[in-house]
Amino acid sequence: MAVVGAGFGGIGMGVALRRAGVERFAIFEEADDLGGVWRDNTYPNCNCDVPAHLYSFSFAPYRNRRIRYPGQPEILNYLRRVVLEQRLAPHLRLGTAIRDATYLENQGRWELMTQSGQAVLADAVVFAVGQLHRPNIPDVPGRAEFTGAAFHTARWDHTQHLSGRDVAVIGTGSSAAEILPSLAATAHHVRVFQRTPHWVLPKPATEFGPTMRTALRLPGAQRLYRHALYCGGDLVLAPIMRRGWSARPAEWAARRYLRRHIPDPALRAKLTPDYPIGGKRIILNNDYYPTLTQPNVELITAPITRLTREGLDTADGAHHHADVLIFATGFRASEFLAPIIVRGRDGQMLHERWRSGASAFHGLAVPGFPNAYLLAGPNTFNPAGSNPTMKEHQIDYIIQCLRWRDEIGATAIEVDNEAMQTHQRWMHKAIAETVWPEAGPSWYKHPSGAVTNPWPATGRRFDQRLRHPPAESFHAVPARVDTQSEHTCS
Ligand code: N01
Repeated sequence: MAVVGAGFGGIGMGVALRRAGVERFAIFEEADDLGGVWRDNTYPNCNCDVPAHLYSFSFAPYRNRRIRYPGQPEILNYLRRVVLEQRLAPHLRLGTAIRDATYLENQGRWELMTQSGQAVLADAVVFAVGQLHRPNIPDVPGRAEFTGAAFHTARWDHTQHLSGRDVAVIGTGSSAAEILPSLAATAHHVRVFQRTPHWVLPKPATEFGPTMRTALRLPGAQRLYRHALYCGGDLVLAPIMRRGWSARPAEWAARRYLRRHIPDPALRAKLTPDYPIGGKRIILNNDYYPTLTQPNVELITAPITRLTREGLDTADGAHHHADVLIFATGFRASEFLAPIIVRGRDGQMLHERWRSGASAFHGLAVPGFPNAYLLAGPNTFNPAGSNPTMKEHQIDYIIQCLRWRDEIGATAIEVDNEAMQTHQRWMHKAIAETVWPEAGPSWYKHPSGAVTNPWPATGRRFDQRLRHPPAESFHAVPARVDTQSEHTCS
């Protein structure tokens, strides 16, 4: 078995393989360390907006029960601990990027090619590379001319001291909202370039009070609280993404929160979204709005026209000085698996199949690509819940697929075209009932407008759909007898 990626998905998959008695597997990781996005994002105040009791594996709760919302260091340490306790270290191949994956039809196996040109054979492959790991750096005219430091939030340059300097931030998503308070506290001037305002809601306190801490010590309390959070997401947050009345209370709360923290009507107008709440990822942050009212912080909404040697020009003719430019411009989330080239049966190329937007059966299998699975694949990001939990559901299903393949004695199994089409019909209908089609571009969508990333229903619905056994939707694929050539690899 080959697993590609050592973030939450790859680590969870490794644990499940070991528990299923599979010991011959490797987890390939491009970087020199595990952790995925929680390794990459080291910007100041990087936190999670999903509570720790849910943003974790069901089999491994956090040890520190005081923390409600974990920060980046806690999550990275948590993942390291899971790897240690579950004895996954011998399976990790760090610093090993997989660049190419080809299904060998005469063997029913996959050949993976590493960046250094080493070939690896695997009975099955699980791509667990995530959705939010490839920085999106917009091609602003004049980018090469800018002489100051410039970096993306997920590639934070810790050698840059921002104290007393003029800092420009492009983008106003969750990452920008988190970095702004610390920038405002150190920099001379912070200019925030907003293209579209995001909906913002307050975030509950990071630490639990004494009563809750005591309650969480009771036997079974952690598990109960996790379940309550799971159900709460389904009951309270998932309805926000649906069109109609169910989003109104959240929109009302967000407008009220905006009015309370932004007294200036002109600034408030700039910060008021013109699309339904939930159309883009809602920002949960208590410091973002207050930071925008500080005297050294300026919100600029005129479009950026070009970068110059010393700053940015905007469409209203203004020039904005910057010593440091921070791209808080998100990720190329709709380019699933890129830059890995994946060749399936009959020479099918996955990136060509996904040219107008990625899709996969339950987000984890694609017809024409036997014995290949995805974690955090298309339409599996749950904006109303916890993604480690979504991944655990997918991992359970993949383990079932591997077992079923062994049970029927097949070399390879592949999802049926018909099952995929039924899935897609359901998916289109479910997406049509959400606010996403009418909202503007975001990382939830492919440039074609197809909604490719978020899951359009509750977490429970996802779990229910994955309870149908693979035998209902997959079929065996025999290895093709090929007398012309015998494939060999090291
Ligand atoms: O990225 P984003 P992010 N010119 O895509 C703007 C998770 N996360 O890194 O909205 C000008 O949300 C873009 O503008 P617009 C979370 O799931 C979680 O902030 O496209 N602006 C937008 O404002 C989150 O959703 C946490 O008009 C440009 C911004 O850049 C996801 O990661 C913390 C532009 C990108 O926002 C991504 O968040 C951080 C251009 N050419 C992240 N291109 C927590 O859990 C893009 N933009 C707390």
